[in-house]
Amino acid sequence: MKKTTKLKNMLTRTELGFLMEAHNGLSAKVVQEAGFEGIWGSGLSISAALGVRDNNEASWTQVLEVVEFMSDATEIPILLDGDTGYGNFNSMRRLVQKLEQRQVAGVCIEDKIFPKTNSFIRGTSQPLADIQEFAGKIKAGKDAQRDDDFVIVARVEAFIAGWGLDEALKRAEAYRLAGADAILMHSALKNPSEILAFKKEWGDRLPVVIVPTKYYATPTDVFRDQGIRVVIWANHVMRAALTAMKETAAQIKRDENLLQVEDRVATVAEVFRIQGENELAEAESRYLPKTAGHTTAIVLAASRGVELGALTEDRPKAMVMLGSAPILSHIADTYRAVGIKDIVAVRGFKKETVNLTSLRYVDNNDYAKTQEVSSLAKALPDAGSAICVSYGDVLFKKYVVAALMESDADIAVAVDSGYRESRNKGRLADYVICSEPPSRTSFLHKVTVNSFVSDPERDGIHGEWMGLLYASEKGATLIKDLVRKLEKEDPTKLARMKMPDLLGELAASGVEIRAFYTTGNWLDIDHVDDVVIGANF
Ligand code: SPV
Ligand code: MG
Repeated sequence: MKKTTKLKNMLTRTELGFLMEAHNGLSAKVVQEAGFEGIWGSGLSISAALGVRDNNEASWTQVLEVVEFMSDATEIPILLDGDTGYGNFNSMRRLVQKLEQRQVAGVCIEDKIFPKTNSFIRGTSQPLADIQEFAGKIKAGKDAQRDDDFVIVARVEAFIAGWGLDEALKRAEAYRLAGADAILMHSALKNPSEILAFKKEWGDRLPVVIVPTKYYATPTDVFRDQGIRVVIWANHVMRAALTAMKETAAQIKRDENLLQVEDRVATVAEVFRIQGENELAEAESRYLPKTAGHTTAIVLAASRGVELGALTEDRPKAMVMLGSAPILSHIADTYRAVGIKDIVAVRGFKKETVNLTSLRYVDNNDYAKTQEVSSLAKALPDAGSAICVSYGDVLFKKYVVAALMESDADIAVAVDSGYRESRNKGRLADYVICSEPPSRTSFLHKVTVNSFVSDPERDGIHGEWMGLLYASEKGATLIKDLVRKLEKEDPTKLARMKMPDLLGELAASGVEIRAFYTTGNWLDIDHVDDVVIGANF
C-alpha cells in the first residue's frame, strides 16, 4: 500500500491512531521498529537535531533533505510538520510536489506567519495568519498534489494565540471548505479542556488530530472516547536522545574512560544492524565481482615448531623473527600485496605473543591435542565468502597466491614441481599425485590432484604441496560444509586431521582440487638455517 494511502486510512477510519516523532533517518527507523503506524516529522525536533531554533532557521530545502532520509529509511508514512508552508500559496505548491516526489505521505501547515515560532514560546503573542490567505494556501496545496491520497492537515493555532473556541471553530471550518483532510487543533493548556470543547462542537466534520505535549497526563482513552482520530507524540524521541547524549557525554568527561557507559549505550553491532549492514553484504555477494576483498586469508599458526629449538621457547614459530619482522608479518604482507585485507591467524602455543596489529585472531586452545583442521575450523565461521589457507611457517611469493586466485577453480592448491630439489627433502612434507605430470604446457590444462601422500618415495608423485590453497565462494562452502559435518558426526576424526587429509577427503568425494605447478619461490621454515635464508625472502 502507498504511504499516502496508509496515512489517509489512519485519518478516515474510526479507530484512534498514533504518530511518533522522528527527526532523522535513524530515529525514523527506531519509530518504525517500535511498531508505530506513522511518523511525525516534527519541526521542533528536526531543527533541534540540526542545532538551530524552531523559527525556520533551517531552510525548507534543508528540512526536505532530512525528511527524504527519513522517508528512504522507512515504510511507514510520514506526516511532515510543514510549519506555515514556508511562504505563501506558491511556496506551498512547490512543497507539496517535492514531498510527493520523496514519498512523504502528507504535510501539516499551521495558520501563523512565516517565519514561525514554536507554539510553546510566547504563544499568546503570536500573530495568526489571515484566514482567507491560509485557506488559499491549503487550496493551492490540494490542487498541487498528484496523488489523491496525499494528506494536507490544517493546524489551527487559535487557542495557542489566546483566541477562543469561536475563532478555532471558524478557522477549522474555513480550512475544511478549502479542502483540508484533517484539522490539527493545538493547545498549550495542561488539561485537554480546549481540545475537548472544540471536538464537541466540531463533531466529525473532519478528522481531528491532537498533540498532547502539555496535557500529557490525560489518559489516552479520553481521546479515544471523544473520537479523536490521531494523537501525535510530538518530540519525545528527540528529548530522550538529548537526555541520553548529555548524560553519556558528561560521564565520559568525568571518568576519562568508557567503563561506565559501555553497557548503557547501543553496541556497535546494533548500529550496524539498524543501518542494514547485512543487506549490503548480501548485495555485494550478488553484484560485485569476486575479488580479494571477499577473501579471508587463514593462517594456521597454533603450533610451537619445536624443530626451531630455543627460537620457539617463548613464542610460536609464526612469531620467530625473519630479519626485522616475524614470519607472520611477512605472510600478512604477501596477502595484502594481492589485495587480501582480512587476515586471520589461528593462535595456540603462547597465543599472547601473537599480537601483530591489523590481523584478526581466533584461538585453538586445544592446539596441543588437535591438528590443523581443528585450527581451521575455528576460523571458518567468520571467514569471508572465499578463503586462502596457509601455514604460519610457510612463506611464498605473491604471484603464487595471485595465480590461484585468478583461476576459475573452486579449490586450487600450489604444487612445487621441483620438489626433488626442495629443501624439504627428508623432512615431513606433503606430496601430490595429479591427473598429469608437470610440463611446459600443463598450465594450459586443468590439472587436478588425485591424492595427497606423505611418503616421498611413493610412485607417481608429481610435486610437493606448498601448503597454500585458495577456495572460491563455492569451494569455501564445500570446505565449510565438510568441516561442519565432521564437527557434528566425528569430532575425534576431525581432531586428528591435517589439511591434506581434508583435501584428500574432498578429492575422494569427487570435488575437483586444481593443481597449479610452479617451481620454488616458497620457503617452509623448518630449520634454523631457514630462518637465516628467510630473512632475504
Ligand atoms: C513540532 O513538533 O514541531 C510541533 C508541535 O509543531 S509543537 O512543538 O507542539 O508546536
Ligand atoms: Mg512544529
